[in-house]
Amino acid sequence: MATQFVESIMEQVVARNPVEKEFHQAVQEVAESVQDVIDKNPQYAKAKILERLVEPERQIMFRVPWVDDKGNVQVNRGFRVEFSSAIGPYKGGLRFHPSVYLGIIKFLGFEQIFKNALTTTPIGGGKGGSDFDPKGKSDTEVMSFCQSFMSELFRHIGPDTDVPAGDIGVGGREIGFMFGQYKKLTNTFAGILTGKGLDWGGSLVRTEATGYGLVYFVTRMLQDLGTDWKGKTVVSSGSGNVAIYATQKAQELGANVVALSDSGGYIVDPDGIKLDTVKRIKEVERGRIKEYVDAHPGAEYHEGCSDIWTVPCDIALPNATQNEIDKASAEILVKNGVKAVGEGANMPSTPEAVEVFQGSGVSFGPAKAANAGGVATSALEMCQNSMRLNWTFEEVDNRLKMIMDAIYDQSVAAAEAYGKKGNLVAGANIAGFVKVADSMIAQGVV
Ligand code: NDP
Ligand code: 2IT
Repeated sequence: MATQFVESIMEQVVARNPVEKEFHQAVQEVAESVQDVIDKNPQYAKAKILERLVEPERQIMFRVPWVDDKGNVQVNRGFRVEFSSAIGPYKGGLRFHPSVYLGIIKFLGFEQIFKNALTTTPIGGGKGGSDFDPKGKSDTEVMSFCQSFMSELFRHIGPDTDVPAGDIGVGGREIGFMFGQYKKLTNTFAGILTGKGLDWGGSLVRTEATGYGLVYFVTRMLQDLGTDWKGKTVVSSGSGNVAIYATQKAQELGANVVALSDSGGYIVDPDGIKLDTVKRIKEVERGRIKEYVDAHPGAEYHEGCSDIWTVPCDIALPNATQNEIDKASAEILVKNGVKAVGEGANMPSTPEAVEVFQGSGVSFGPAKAANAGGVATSALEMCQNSMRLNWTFEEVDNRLKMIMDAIYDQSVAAAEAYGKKGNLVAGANIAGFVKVADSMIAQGVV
């Protein structure tokens, strides 16, 4: 019965959304996690909760024309997929990366529904982006693109409707250009994006939130193993927003972070990554991680990013992109003695890799739970915008810690309740699903 349920959901999802393989992968994992919940709670089957959730409430695709510095007209494709408003306005980031197509935005938007439900804050699920590549573009080109993107997006968003934010390729610069265009088009200064600048409605801690939240979550995993960060060797992939602030907090707590990467390759600094250098290269100069070795000749640079998982570590933090840890990489990590894996990126481990970790007794913190600190702090930014007040760094950071604790506790409890003790993948999916499902039932078939 249960297996048949997953098969029939997947048949429908694949038929309706052919070629969107990342979306299929994300749905399959949730369907497997919640099949017992649906079996034991016939009201969810009767209301066709999962069948409704896999169909976005609305999806928008649009042309984004802009002019580059040479005067050439460029055309990109823009997306916003508004998946579920069951528990609040659609909320989720915008990704600008050449690999973006509908399947990527839908996997991210679908996962966002359950992640956002776990945060204890009232936000629905959505995601958007474009196949635009900000790499190598001038500030004026990025501005031209962002203004054109917002010239269509503005009519679909609003502080009580849909509130986008950053993701890969979208940081403070892009949020600023998009916010400015929204304000000009609508003549309103409103909390329609999060991750804003601190002088114009942004929240303290939002920049650090995903990385810090990840470390707070993994702290709980380590506590359950009877240990902490002190003296642990850590490998993080990526060198963007999530990787930088996860590294910062892990170092603060006494860990030795020895490796970081970008899509070109990875660096290993056995004495510990010097984060000031990484911030200069990545946040100020928008350069490549290989430049790190110019400043620190004792460090090594290796071409190709996937071999970063061959660097021995106690704790692995995949903080770059989807499916970056496959079965072979997971096996190497396990062979080298990894004790805990915390997913800062979205869906960075393939299903086969997750099986390897869980089958080897590695403590595994899935993305939906472990990286939810970013969107949770976005919800805190929305709250401050509504009140027209700003909280202190300590206040937001304390709330973030409490939220990460609550996410951990809910995931542990839901896994236990359904006979999957210690399986945080199942626990996070179940806890998020139940909250959304009950809200959908209360609101009728809409
Ligand atoms: P950034 O754009 O700041 O950094 C992304 C990093 O990942 C860069 O180092 C980039 O390298 C690397 N990367 C991106 N795509 C690939 C790829 N296809 N192969 C190898 N490396 C790649 O993004 P974030 O740090 O914000 O996001 C990282 C991950 O965290 C994403 O999965 C995102 O969805 C997730 N996330 C982000 C949140 C946030 O608040 N920002 C919240 C929750 C999750 P390069 O520069 O060479 O492209
Ligand atoms: O994947 C994510 O949770 C994000 N990129 C953050 C979304 C947000 O709205 O802050």
